[in-house]
Amino acid sequence: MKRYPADRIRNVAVAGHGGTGKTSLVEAMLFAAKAVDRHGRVEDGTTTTDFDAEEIRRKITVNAALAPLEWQETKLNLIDTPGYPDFIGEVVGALRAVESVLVAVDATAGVEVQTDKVWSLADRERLSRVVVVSRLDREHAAFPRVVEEVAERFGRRAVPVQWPIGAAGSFNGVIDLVTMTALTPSGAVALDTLPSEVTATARAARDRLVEAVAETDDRLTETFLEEGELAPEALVAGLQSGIQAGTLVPILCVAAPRGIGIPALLDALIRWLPASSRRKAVGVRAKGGEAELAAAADGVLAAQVFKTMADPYVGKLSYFRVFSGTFKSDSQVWNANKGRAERVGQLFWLRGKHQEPASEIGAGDIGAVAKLAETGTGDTLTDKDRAVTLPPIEFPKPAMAMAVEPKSKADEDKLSTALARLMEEDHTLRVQRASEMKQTVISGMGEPHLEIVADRLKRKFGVDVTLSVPRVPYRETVRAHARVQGRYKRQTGGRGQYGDCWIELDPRGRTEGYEFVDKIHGGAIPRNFIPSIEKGITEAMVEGMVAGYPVIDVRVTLVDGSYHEVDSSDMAFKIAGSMAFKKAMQEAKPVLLEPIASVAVQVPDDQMGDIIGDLNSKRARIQGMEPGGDGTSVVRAQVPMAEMLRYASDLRSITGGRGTFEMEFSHYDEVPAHIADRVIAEAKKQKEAVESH
Ligand SMILES: Nc1nc2c(ncn2[C@@H]2O[C@H](COP(=O)(O)OP(=O)(O)OP(=O)(O)O)[C@@H](O)[C@H]2O)c(=O)[nH]1
Ligand SMILES: [Mg+2]
Repeated sequence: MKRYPADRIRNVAVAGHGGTGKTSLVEAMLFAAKAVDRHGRVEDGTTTTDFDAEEIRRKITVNAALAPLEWQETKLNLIDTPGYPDFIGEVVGALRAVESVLVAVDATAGVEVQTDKVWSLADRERLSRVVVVSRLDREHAAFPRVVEEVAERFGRRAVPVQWPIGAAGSFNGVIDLVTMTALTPSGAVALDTLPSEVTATARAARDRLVEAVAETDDRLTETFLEEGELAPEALVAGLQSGIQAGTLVPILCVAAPRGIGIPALLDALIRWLPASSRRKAVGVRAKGGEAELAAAADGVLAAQVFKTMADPYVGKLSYFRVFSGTFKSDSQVWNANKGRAERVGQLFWLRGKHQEPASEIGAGDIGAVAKLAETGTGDTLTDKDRAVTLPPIEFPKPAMAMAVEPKSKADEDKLSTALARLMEEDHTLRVQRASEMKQTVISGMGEPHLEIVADRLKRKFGVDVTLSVPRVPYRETVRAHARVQGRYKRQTGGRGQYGDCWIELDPRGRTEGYEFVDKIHGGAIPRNFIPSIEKGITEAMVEGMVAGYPVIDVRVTLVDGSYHEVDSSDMAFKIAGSMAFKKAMQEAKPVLLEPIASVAVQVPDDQMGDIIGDLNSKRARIQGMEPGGDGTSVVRAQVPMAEMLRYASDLRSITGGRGTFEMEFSHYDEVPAHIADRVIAEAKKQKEAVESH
């Protein structure tokens, strides 16, 4: 592939709701631009960008993928992104690499949940946008209705710059509203050969476009009011600067698999969207201060990794965008985040999985490199002596956790390394070893996300696992006072064993923790044995008497005891301490405690009733409600964690994906008796299962 200067490059992420035809659209553009010689289909698993085995099997996009093409002497780096909410992390990474987002909106479904999400992510990165109304050939497709919906949702700045010829089955091409020319797959057609109602609506749409452009600028407004029209050059210039400034969003129309509207779309992207040199990243200098990075090929190197792919065979593949300078193959660069040098081997241009070696990749362009040792997603690669760091990429926090159980010993051995590799490529995945629960817990965006992680473990690393709901970390404590003796005495042949202690056990307040008080005076027990008694007690506390969970928030007071000159030992006193604790606990009204979470759920106002009803069924204590902005409310509640394990899925199904929530551990509270019985029975069953193994 030829090298292009930054002002002849356009970087565009293709994003939107799931199944709006993004991958098909990218494929159609690649094919129209002759970047691929076969028009792949999602149904057949043959598209350029859905090349991964999981994508082929599920017929959805899971990974962001690159798709560069050349059109009108310009390089268009498309990034196909997933629409499914579980993979939003891929969208977040991709948006860092581009200046513009192509938001695909389905012609029958209109604006959907992920359309909103993508829109606000694009706001956050201040990216230019185009809306492409896709799948216009489908039954019930209605361009004017979708245009209304988009304008209602995102403001009047969203205006069509094209108008479809026909709809649904008869959709056959587009009219360019700027030039008023019509294009069909078989070539240009004269406007007056089209049905008069098509040209009439197109003319009305053009008037609306001219008005919208005029409104973006005082001088244009004046001209428009005086002359009732804008000169063609003024219209083009006004449209261009409005789109680049974000005050205008052009709406386009396509039916990708049939190739309708594709060349016109490519023309429009090149014509209206900003060149890559327009995205000026601001880096922080190692020497202090900020640096605005111009996309100059001879400037300081500033390349940011926005995606990492873990491959068990070829190793790690890092996707990067060069914001300034020139990134060279076989060079040494500086990883500013890690503060380490990084050896760089061969650079590539990527198209789907196809790699094309590149000797260097310049400012404004996107590429990939394999086997970086130090570098992860979000890191900046730069020149050591002029080092700059680009802003971090903020990935969303995980919403759902599941336990992974390896199926065999061999799987167990490989699990943690494999998970570490997967975390490198997926910044919305977290792994925790819950050692108390003897479980590895992974958290991510939702159940489908974690299922994909399990699939990847198997396919990429040969690790077979099952997923299950994670165990709840219950605790135990006591509610009453007890005073007991723990006495251990053995006489076996020669030297015996003797340890004897009296302890008092008392409840303490929540979060006050465990306290050991030594009240032995006058040598009832020699001082050197007292640590052994305490050790016996703390070891016994690890598995409480109710259901085997750790004991918290108790005070143990050592009040008395006795010893034997010859037979007493550390071991004997440790056992005596443990015996005493177990006995005391049974007498001191032991209870089960459960973790309670502080939860904040944000949903559209009209769904609040359903959310509160659902939370109440989960034993929640509602604490309050407040407006969340944009027609949403936030409800705050305290809810037992045991009820929240599948909340990501519950919330998604109640709100159709419109709700979000955050949750953190708050405190421990007593489990109501009827639920405690169930937990105890379950613990007993598990203990028996382990013992019979
Ligand atoms: N009739 C019709 N079907 C289309 C069109 N574009 C895509 N499809 C079909 O819609 C389905 C989804 O298309 P994809 O291209 O995978 O959609 P996507 O937006 O990439 O999906 P995700 O990446 O999973 O969000 C596939 O079955 C496509 O063949 C279109 O213009 N017309
Ligand atoms: Mg896709």
